[in-house]
Amino acid sequence: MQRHFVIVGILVIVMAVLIYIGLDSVGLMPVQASTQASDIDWMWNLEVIAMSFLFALIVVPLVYSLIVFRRREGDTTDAEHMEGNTKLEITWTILPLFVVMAFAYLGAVNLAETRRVDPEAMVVNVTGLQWSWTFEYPPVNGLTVVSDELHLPVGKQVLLRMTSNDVIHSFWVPEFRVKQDLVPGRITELRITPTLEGNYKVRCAELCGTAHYSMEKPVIVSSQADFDAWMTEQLALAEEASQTPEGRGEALVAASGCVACHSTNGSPGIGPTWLNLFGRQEALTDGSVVTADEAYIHESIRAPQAKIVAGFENQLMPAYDFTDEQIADIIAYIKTLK
Ligand code: HEC
Ligand SMILES: [Cu+2]
Repeated sequence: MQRHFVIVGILVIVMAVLIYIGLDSVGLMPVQASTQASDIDWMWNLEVIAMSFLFALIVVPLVYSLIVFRRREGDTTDAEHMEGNTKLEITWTILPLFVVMAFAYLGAVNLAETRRVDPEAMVVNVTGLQWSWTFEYPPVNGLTVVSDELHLPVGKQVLLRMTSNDVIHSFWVPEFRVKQDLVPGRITELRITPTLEGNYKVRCAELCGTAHYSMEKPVIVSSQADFDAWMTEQLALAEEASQTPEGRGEALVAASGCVACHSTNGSPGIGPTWLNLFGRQEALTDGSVVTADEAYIHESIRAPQAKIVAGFENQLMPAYDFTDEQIADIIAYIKTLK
């Protein structure tokens, strides 16, 4: 009896170590690119150790019993009858209870650590929309940079203040580990301190409609100097764009996420391409044909459901509450797409 316990005990430990080494070497996680990632990975590692041990604890005695205590040829005796074991049952209730409580405590401490506030954090406003992202940086001299790329300086905490234009989305960059929902009508926050320069991708982790899969945008972590250079360049572009109607229109379109559905180069999308849109003869679902002039485009933006382009779905395009000047700017921009 004693002998079996010793053998099983040794096998459990050997098996647990092998499973842990195996799982650890597969590289289940992408590269660690934020301080939050190291916190989370520390916790995850602890859980993999517990899982490896528990798996071995169950499977090794099971397989050992199957082999060592199998019925021998010619053995027709009955197995030993047992009436339960109170000591064993108390042990396997109390012990896991403490383990689970310990993990809950460590998890709470760890969660708090990933949310540690740096008062110097840079604030970026994030909007999620079907099916794109926009990132608005803090204004500099009255100019605001809005981009569909998230640029971050390495080593500096960023506070993402996030909301959604339509349905619930979820901000997720696997290399940063942390994830947060974007909810219409509410602002949710996520703090990230990038630690590794590189190009990553934000993707939406909440099934949000037809093109959910394509809701991806670049996330670029660079040195502070490269970030500043990018910012200066973007500010210059914003400044220049604000001088002309088509420039303002293009900026507005970028900030509103229209390009999630409308291409500007003729490629197909959720909505019709804007290439050569102005002056185009547009066939509608009711069989009529309209010329895409100022009035038609104006109506298409204010009341998208009034006329539906043949081959496209009604209801997909949200109505936009722009001023007449803003719409005139957008039309000026669309006119340049030839
Ligand atoms: C969720 C996807 C989606 C978004 C975002 C979107 N649209 Fe559309 N848009 C459509 C679809 C689908 C149609 C075609 C059906 C219809 O006419 O309503 C359309 C049609 C149009 C048309 C008429 C095009 C034509 O070929 O006749 C214009 C103009 C337009 N959209 C402008 C905009 C502008 C400006 C924005 C951003 C402020 C925008 N759209 C955002 C989906 C979208
Ligand atoms: Cu989404």
